[in-house]
Amino acid sequence: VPDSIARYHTHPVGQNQCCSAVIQQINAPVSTVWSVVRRFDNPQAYKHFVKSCHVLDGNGDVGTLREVHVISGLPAANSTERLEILDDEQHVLSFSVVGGDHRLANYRSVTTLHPTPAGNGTVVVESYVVDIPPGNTKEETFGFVDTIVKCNLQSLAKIAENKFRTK
Ligand code: A8S
Repeated sequence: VPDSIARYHTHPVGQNQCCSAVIQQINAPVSTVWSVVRRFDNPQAYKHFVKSCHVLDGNGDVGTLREVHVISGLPAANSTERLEILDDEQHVLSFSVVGGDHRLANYRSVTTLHPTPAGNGTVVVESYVVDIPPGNTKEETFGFVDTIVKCNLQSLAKIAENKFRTK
């Protein structure tokens, strides 16, 4: 296991929290994938549940706050999120949910990019920790969140592969 996986994807998990991770292989180099992922002000570039995003404070560095509005049909309307890590050398981005109208209290995720040993590929690892909402089980919680994260990373793969192909 690469050092950076152990370092960034080991989370303290409280009694009433759950933790999971999703892995996605992408046929595009880390530099291409990172150019999409690193834009904390533009999550709608690949997150299809995001309808709009406004930066409330900050210039894209750690501490920047964004407000995301999500599409209808979800048990949520909006989310206020803080950029916690943006490492352009190690290709690490982390944000935490600090408010909003939704059920994912204390959500925090970490996304890391890793070059594949051969060729121009990337492996994306995204892990998260979140409170289990009242009335839900752990399985329901990671079932819901894993589905969102998988959709996001599949969409990221398509967009990065397309960018790389047409570069
Ligand atoms: C992300 C990951 C997640 C986003 C969740 C899990 C969310 O934006 C959506 C539905 C919710 O119920 C919660 O990387 C919230 O964005 C799509 C509004 C936070």
